[in-house]
Amino acid sequence: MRVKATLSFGLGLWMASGLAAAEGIRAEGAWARAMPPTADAGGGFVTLYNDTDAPVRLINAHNDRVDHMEIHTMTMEDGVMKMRRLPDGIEIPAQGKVELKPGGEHLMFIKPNPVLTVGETLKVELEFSTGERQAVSFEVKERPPMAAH
Ligand SMILES: [Cu+2]
Repeated sequence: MRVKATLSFGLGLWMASGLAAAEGIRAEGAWARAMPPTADAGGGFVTLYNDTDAPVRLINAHNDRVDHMEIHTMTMEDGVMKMRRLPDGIEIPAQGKVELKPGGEHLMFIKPNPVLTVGETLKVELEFSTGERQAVSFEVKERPPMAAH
């Protein structure tokens, strides 16, 4: 109980600090898929909006529960969907958005310890080509949240 309370307090501080913000970039609907206990990687999804007049790339992500994070896409190869790492990251067009979602581009939590469990909130720092980082809360769920209208 004590450990849990301390974690919540730490997260509250982190959210209140507002230290990490990338100018003109907004993140919405961030979530990560709950993992079976034996899995060694989990997917993270988020919609990123670029309100600036220049394209910005998402180039990396950071979380202290994982070995490291990767940026992936899914491609069809010989009729089989495969995950492929995107070494240059993902471009968010000027005044546009990019949607990281199941079956497409996504973040990968590599070897999280412990695995991602429903109900948790993970703090992830997204790193952009501008050199800025933005802290985003990823809620762990079994399946995609309902689309917002
Ligand atoms: Cu992946």
